[in-house]
Amino acid sequence: MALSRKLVQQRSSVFGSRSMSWWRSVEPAPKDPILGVTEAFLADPSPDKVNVGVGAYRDDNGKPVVLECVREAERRIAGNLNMEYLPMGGSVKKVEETLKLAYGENSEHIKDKRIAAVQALSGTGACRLFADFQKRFRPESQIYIPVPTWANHHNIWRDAHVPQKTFHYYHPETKGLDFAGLVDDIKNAPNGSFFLLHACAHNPTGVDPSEEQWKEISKLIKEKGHFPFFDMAYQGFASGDPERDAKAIRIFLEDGHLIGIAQSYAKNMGLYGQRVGCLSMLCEDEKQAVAVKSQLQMLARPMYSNPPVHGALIVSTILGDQELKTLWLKEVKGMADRIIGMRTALRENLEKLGSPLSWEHITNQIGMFCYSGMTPEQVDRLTNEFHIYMTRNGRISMAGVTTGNVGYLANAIHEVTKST
Ligand code: PLA
Repeated sequence: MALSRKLVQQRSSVFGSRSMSWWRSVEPAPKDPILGVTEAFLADPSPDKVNVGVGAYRDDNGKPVVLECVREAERRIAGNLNMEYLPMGGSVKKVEETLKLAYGENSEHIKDKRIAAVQALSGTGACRLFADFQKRFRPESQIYIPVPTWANHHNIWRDAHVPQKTFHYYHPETKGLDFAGLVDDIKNAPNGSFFLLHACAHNPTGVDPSEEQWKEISKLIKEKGHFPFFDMAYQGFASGDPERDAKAIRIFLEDGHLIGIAQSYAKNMGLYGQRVGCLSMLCEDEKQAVAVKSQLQMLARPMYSNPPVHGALIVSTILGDQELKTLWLKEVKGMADRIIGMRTALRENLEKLGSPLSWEHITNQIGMFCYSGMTPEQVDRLTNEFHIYMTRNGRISMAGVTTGNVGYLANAIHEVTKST
C-alpha cells in the first residue's frame, strides 16, 4: 500500500515537472507593430484618444462602416444561406468575379482559362499561400521586398522559409519614389528572382510609380526574367476607381508576364473580419493552370481545409448584380474621396498653425496612408502626451482622420515636430 502510494507520488511529480517544462523556454512574442497599436489604443481610457494606426476605414464620425451594398447583399442572402463547406479552392463564382477586377472584364486570359486561382483568407492568406507555393516549387528562390513595406510581408515570407532580399523603393529626402535605386536593384538581382510589388496605394508610403515608370519596371523585370508578384490590398483606394487602380497589373499583362496576384476585399468592400481574398497565378496554358490550382488546394487543405463561405457569398452577390456593383463602385469612390479630403484638411491645418516644415507630401501621397516622416520618438510623444496612436514608422492611417479630430491631430503633430 505504502509502496504504491509512493509510486503514484513519484509518477505525478515526473508528469508534473514534465508538463511544467514543455513551454518553459517560450518567451512572450514582441507586439505586432500594427495590430499592437490597436491593443494599446483600446487600453487607453482617455476621452481624447485617436487611432490612426491600423488601416481600417472610418466614417466622418470615426465609426466603422458597413457598406450599403454589403447590407443589401446580406438581405438578399438571408435565409438562402446553407452552411456547407466550400470547395478547397473556395467559391467558383466569387473567384470568377474577383479575377475580372484584376485582369479586366474581357480578359483573354480568363477566357483561355490560363489563370489558376483560389479563394484565400483575405490578402494575408493569399500572400502566405503564394509564399508557401514559391517555397515548395522554387525552393532555391528568394523574394525581393520593397523598403519599406507592410511589416507583415516580412513575417509571411519568413514563416514560409523563403529567403528575403530588399529593393530600394522610397526616398526619405524627396519623400517620393527612389526610381533610380529601384531600377538598379531590378537589374542587379540574379535573373529569375521573385519581386513583391504593391499594385497600388503602396503601404506604408502612399507613393506609387507613375504609369511611365510602371512601363519601365515591367520592361526591366521582363528582360531579367523575374517573377512579379502583386499584392493588391487597396484596389479602389488609390484613385477611387478599381479599374484605374489595376493599371500596373494591366501593363504587366500587356507585356506578356506570368504574374501572381493577392487580392483582398478587406478594405474596398469593408469586409475586414470576413477574410475574403483571392490568390491567382497566370500560367502558360490551361493545363498548367489546372496543375497549379490543384497544388494551391493541396497547400490549403492541411492548413485550413477550405475558406469561409459568408464573405464569399457577399462578394459574389454584389459583383454578380449590376445594380449592386454600381452601388459598390460609388461607395468605394466615396471612401477614397473622404480620405483625399482629410489629406487636404490635415495639410491646411498644419500650414495654418505656422509649421516650419513642408507638408506637401500629405496631399501628394495616395491611398489609405500618409507616411509623415515623423521619427519614432516623435510618434512616442504623440502617443504619450496626446493619446494619438499610430505605427512608430510615422505612418498615419488617413482613414481614421475625421473633421472632428483633424484639428487636434494637426496641433499635436505641430507640437512634436516644430523644433526639428
Ligand atoms: N497587404 C497589404 C499591403 C496590407 O496593407 C494589408 C493590410 C494586407 C495585405 C492584408 O490585409 P487583409 O489580410 O486584411 O486582406 N494592412 C493593414 C492591416 C490594413 C494589417 O496590418 O493587417 C494595415 O494597417 O497595414
